[in-house]
Amino acid sequence: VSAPASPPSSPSLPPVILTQDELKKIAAYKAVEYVESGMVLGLGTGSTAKHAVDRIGDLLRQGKLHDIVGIPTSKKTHEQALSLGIPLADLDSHPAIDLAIDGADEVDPHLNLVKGRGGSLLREKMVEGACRKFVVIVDESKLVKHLGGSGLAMPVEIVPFCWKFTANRLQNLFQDAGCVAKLRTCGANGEPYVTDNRNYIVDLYFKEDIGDLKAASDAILHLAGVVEHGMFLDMATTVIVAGELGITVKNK
Ligand code: ABF
Repeated sequence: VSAPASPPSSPSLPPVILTQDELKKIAAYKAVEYVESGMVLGLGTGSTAKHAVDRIGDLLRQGKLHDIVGIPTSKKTHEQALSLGIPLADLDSHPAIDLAIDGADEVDPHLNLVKGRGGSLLREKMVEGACRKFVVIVDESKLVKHLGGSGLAMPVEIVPFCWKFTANRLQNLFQDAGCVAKLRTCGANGEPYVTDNRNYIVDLYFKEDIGDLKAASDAILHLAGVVEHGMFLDMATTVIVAGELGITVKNK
């Protein structure tokens, strides 16, 4: 389904070029149209999901939505939702979620995703794996032919204990695909990036196609020391893509 992202410009005016953030906001607002009063909502993380959470907060404040319970996918989103007055809970008290809205780093033609470059993949996978409907919101730069084929990171959350050992094992798993595993670091001194769950992240970079995604997923999860990876296979039910030519809604 395609619709103009913004009203058509008048013939006498130059076309309006939207920024990437404006496209993210358009996708996010479209996704919030799926939200109904009384829902338990998975609240995503990242700059695109932030627009959706802001919008939900606005609609609650305006009285256009009520009786919403939010399940945040990160400490950051927890803080944002709290500041907006969105009532919050967790998976322990609300194990079934009606709808989750979140961004992604890559989306393939089968609606498989890479997530986790923002560092929140474990909580995202737990929350979004428990929802009836999972709406992914992206700008068109996130569309890829093959996951991992963009040359950008495929994140894997691992326990800190002997992380080099686990990173090497991950790299060796995908030797044929020219995989390089790098510990994610932050700060001026290059300290390990620590997730909300006090784990580390190893980013995998592939020179060649990863091949069978399910097999890759199983192999990664089979390694002791791995907590979760950023491939979200067969989880998205809808992907909303905002591009210069309009919004596209892809359904599973
Ligand atoms: C989260 O935010 C992550 O899974 C993904 O890594 C990231 C997408 O970032 P953004 O919306 O800022 O582009 O959804």
